[in-house]
Amino acid sequence: MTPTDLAGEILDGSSRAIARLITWLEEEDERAFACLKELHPHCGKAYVIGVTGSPGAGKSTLVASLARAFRKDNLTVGIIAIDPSSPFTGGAVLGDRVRMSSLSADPGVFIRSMATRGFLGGLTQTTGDVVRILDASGKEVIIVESVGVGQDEVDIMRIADTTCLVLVPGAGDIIQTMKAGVMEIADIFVVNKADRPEADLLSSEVLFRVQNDGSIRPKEWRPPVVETIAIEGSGISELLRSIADHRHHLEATGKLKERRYAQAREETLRTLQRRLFELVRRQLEDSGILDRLVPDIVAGRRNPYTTVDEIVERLLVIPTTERSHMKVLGTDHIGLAVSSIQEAIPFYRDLLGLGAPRSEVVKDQNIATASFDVGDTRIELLEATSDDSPIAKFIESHGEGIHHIAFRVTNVDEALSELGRKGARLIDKTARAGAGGARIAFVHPKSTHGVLIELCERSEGRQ
Ligand SMILES: Nc1nc2c(ncn2[C@@H]2O[C@H](COP(=O)(O)OP(=O)(O)OP(=O)(O)O)[C@@H](O)[C@H]2O)c(=O)[nH]1
Ligand SMILES: [Mg+2]
Repeated sequence: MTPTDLAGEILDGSSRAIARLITWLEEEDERAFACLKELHPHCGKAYVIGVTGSPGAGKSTLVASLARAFRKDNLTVGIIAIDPSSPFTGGAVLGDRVRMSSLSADPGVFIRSMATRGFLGGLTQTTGDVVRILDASGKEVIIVESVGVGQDEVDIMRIADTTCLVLVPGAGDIIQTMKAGVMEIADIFVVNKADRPEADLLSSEVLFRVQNDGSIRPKEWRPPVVETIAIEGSGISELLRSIADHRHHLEATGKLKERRYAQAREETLRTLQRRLFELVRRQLEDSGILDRLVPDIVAGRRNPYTTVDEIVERLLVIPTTERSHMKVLGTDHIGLAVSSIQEAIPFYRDLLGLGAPRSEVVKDQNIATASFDVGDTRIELLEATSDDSPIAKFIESHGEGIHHIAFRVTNVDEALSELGRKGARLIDKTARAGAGGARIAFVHPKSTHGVLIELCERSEGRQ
């Protein structure tokens, strides 16, 4: 079976094909990535609902009820249940299968349990991939169930459009025991097992927190609290309505787009991380380098940190052709700080014979300038016109002398962003106006080994 064949079957909605690709993913089969690439253009239509909460809160029962309700509306449903137990016990997986058995015969529903351990790229990565597979297969709603343990509940909001946090009454003071971060992820609070007497108390407690705790959610969306009895299916229509409201809110405010943007960004970085690590690991292992290094680390002759530094340096050399896109066209001028332009002019004009200077005052820098053409470049005399001019300060600390060298560049904005990206210290983050209508910016002497450098972009005509 080629990745293309499999992708074709998945696009036709085949459950067997979906299951097969997930298996490829779990086995880190290279073909999985080829297949995901083909599916990607068909993704982005499904709505993703996350259901999280403590073990035994009734998440699976709730998910099954939700799925049945969506099926009544003729929507196709994908369910991913993330099982917190080790992949070897499989107990809870079976439990979920039984609970959802009435759904599993329905061709409009796809259910998959996944163990949380054993994924090289991490749970979020693999779950994200499975969500995309189901999305491409045409599932209109995808529900992801995960237990609120450790980092998982934070990860679910990276995948889900709407996150439901399931709480149960009588499970001790759940709100107290739940970390603040867990409360924050909820778009909707579900108080399940509302057949228990303490349910109303819990609901009002949660509602109080929602109304008074600014950290729970930004004000534009106040998470509703919905009571459900998942085993009886009661409260499900209210929950559906809350989900629809939240979806509408996300769409109307542009937040859905924002979330998808953030998700795609994360996703790209995570995929890069996974691929890069795989690549490096394979090279280190295949080349035997790793096995040559480890004995030294064990014997204490090397430490792992320096070793990793060396590996990274060796593998990730930025190609020299990438080093610079900016183009220095020449030396535009050399700026000389002088105490008095009038006193300095005679030397340059008469003794050096450079001819009459062009004079100009640059108001916003508090300087007066006189410039002489010297071949392809110029000498620019600079005099302070006020005490707080940079030239006044320069002369105070250095005396008269070379103040800066100005290089002509094609585009000062591009030059700035490139230098900034590569770690140069910039005095100007954006270009400003200089003498003669130029656009200029200064680079700090700390980065240039002692001389102030001006970048200077001149429009046509004037050199
Ligand atoms: N009384 C009552 N029991 C419920 C309700 N919903 C679920 N249960 C029961 O609670 C138990 C756990 O339900 P599950 O749906 O497996 O809970 P879960 O959160 O998915 O559990 P894990 O996936 O193992 O974390 C089961 O015995 C359910 O029958 C409810 O509304 N009321
Ligand atoms: Mg469950």
